[in-house]
Amino acid sequence: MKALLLIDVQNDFVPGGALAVPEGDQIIPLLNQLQPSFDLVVATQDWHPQAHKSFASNHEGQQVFNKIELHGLEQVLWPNHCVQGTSGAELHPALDTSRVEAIFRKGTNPEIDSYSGFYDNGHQKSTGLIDYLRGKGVTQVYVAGLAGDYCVYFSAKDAVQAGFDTFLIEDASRPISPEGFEQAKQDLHHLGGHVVQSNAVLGA
Ligand code: VGL
Ligand code: ZN
Repeated sequence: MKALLLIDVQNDFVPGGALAVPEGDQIIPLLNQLQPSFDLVVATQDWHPQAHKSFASNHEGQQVFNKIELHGLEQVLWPNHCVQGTSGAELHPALDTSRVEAIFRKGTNPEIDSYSGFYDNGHQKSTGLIDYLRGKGVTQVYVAGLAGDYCVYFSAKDAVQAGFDTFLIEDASRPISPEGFEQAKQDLHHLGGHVVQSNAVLGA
């Protein structure tokens, strides 16, 4: 069984949003086109409380994009984004959710960030996504969405580590930093994951 994970296709991650990923909206038609090729489609949603410690605004004297140490982990300080219940946290209205069987929320603990759809950044707490996928008989996991160098990459790494045959769909993702994405793709490749283009799925 083949699953597609749609990572954080939320209003705050597209141009005009609080943490806009360049061209983030441009992948949405492709994400919609890809979905019928999969046995299972699941989405993730970044879902932070206002007091989340990944927000620069919750650290006096800190600026957005500074890096700090938070409970022993490096933490990039982000603009406030994907605050629970706000329109910025909603899935983008152009994303077809008719095939999305489940939405896994992450980043709810104010003390730790959670880039991956599977675990928080300290790998302390699971979201239950691994067991959910295994329970559905999934062996192949395709990952796409936003941002390619953060939540897509971390989700793909965790999928590899969980033993799934893992594919990051490059042209159905967009990064915050192109350099960061290059590193991420190399790293994923070294770990045993695959980086593919959407035509590998669509058979074009
Ligand atoms: C993300 C930074 C902070 C992402 C989420 O979805 O890639 N990046 N929160
Ligand atoms: Zn976030």
